[in-house]
Amino acid sequence: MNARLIGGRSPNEGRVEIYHQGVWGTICDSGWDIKDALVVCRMLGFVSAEEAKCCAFHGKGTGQIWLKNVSCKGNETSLDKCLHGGWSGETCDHSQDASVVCSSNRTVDAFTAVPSPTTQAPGQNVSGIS
Ligand SMILES: [Ca+2]
Repeated sequence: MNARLIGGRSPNEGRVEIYHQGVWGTICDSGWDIKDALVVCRMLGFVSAEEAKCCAFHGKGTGQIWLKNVSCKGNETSLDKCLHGGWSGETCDHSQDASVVCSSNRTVDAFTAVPSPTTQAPGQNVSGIS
């Protein structure tokens, strides 16, 4: 999934816009928190997130509002892997657009740099014939 930050004072912050079904749209700030921001920031290649902002902090978007009630655990690789309230934010308006401030440090590949707890070592189950 593609995402971008719009309207920030620097490239590491802004209103979160996501690309879905060929259309860029915003995210409603209902339930928007630092864990959701963390997933967005890592998607965009930043090491971490500093703040999750509500209420169109980086300005109102236009058109589609895609997501509301985003509920990430914080370790998802993409925002569309998080629980959320469905692909329609029609009960929200753009004064509720969610935005983020990411850390200014960028990483090329934040996820492969940190071993996942679910990763098995190669050859671990060699004798596991059942
Ligand atoms: Ca949340």
